[in-house]
Amino acid sequence: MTYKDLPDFLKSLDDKNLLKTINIEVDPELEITEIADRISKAYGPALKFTNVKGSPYPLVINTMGTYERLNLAFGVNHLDEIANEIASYLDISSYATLIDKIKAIPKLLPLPFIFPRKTKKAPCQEVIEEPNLDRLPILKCWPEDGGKYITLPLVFTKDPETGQQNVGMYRLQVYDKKTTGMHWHLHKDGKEIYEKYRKLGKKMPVSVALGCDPTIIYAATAPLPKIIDEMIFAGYLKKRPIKLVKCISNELYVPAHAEFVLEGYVDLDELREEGPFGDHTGYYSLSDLYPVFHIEKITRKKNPIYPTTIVGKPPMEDCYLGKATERMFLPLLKLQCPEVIDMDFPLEGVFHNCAIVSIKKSFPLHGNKVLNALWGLGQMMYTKMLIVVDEHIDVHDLSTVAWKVFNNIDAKRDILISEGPLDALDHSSNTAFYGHRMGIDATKKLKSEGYDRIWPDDIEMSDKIKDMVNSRWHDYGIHI
Ligand SMILES: Cc1cc2nc3c(=O)[nH]c(=O)nc-3n(C[C@H](O)[C@H](O)[C@H](O)COP(=O)(O)O)c2cc1C
Ligand SMILES: [Mn+2]
Repeated sequence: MTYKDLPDFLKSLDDKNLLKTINIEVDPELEITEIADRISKAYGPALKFTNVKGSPYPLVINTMGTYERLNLAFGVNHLDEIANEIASYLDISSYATLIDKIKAIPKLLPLPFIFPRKTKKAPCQEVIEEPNLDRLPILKCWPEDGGKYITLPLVFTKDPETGQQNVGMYRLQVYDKKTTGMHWHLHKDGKEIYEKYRKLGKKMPVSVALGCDPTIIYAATAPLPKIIDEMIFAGYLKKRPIKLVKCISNELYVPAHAEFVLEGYVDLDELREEGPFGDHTGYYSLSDLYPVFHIEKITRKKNPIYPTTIVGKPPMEDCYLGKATERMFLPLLKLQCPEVIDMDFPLEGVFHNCAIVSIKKSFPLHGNKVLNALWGLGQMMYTKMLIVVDEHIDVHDLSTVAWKVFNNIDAKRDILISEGPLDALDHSSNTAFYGHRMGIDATKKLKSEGYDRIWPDDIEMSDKIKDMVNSRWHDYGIHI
């Protein structure tokens, strides 16, 4: 089951007792953060605040902040269901013969319907008004933040050369009633499109949707190659086409069922100080110069709900979005690196700072091959610490991974230091945007890799003794 819009998803959460509604007045400045942070750390429910100081609109936060709600968001019991389906589409062998092709038709038939559908009448345009961000319950998240931030915005732009739209989640710092920052980082699609408009000297239309069904929200965060329109991916996840409507004041198409849409443009000659902001690394990102978003119209539903999130020390809601990426992008990664068995982004690595992969190792320095390949794949290039383990290791069992890393490596031989791009939020490198990444090859070393000793076996009890102890366990009277 997937959802028509955000309220539809919230209803489903509510029915399952996974949404808590708070009716007393709360302050969008810091108070909501402190509440939501405590709830995140306790793996608690989504929160709806109906009475936010200074705003007529209710606010929801932490809607996807546990594995249970993440699965519900995509209508699955486990994200591997989506990963396995993606893998089956990518498995060319299932289309090898004519019979296979015919067999594959029912599976592929729904795919054309993933393309977005344009509609004329849209709930997100029930009310059209002059911009006034002061009416929205926008959070000031952390004490040293440079101001209020819209933290869950879906930023729609259009490539002026190809005509293709892009959607990315880039936070917006509120400057006044109708002006915000536009925090697309150096390596992101929004920034690439912006540079094209700058070259062409054309006005850059930008529209921002707030509050959509969870597949659309997730798609805006997914590290898709630029040629894939996020709304196609959302349609695939939703199993229904995403309905889009043309904006009132610019040519962009936005989700018809959004709660709010901010329509406007980014001025090509204007930069303004953006930040600081308590970020998802658990540190403040420093202020820097970023483009400015001018809002010309706000359209909305009659009774919209304002969606938001907070980022900070993990685990927070965004870590779970990272987990969705970990699962859904594994089959694509395997296309490039078939030796990869599984992958884990530990929550503490805030999804771009640490990845653990297990591989089927079959030749000398195979681990290094995988490390270099992963640093060459899209947003994996930021991964500051990449750990490679052997195929039988469960990468999600961090204790076992740590045991392998601590005990298997020879530092000179097994650590690869690589210089390359880093996420714009990285604070540790001496230089912004690039620095050093570490690859750790914790696999068993081969004779062909120069290891001339005998690599010891893992200690394991024999099955015979295990079975015997199992059968007698009750008799020992030991309770653990
Ligand atoms: C809550 C949240 C906030 C984010 N904020 C930003 C941001 O301010 N700037 C940015 O460049 N990326 C941000 N990201 C990451 C991007 O959304 C992500 O890299 C996405 O793939 C960008 O889309 P694009 O590849 O079409 O540019 C954020 C992600 C999440 C989950
Ligand atoms: Mn994109």
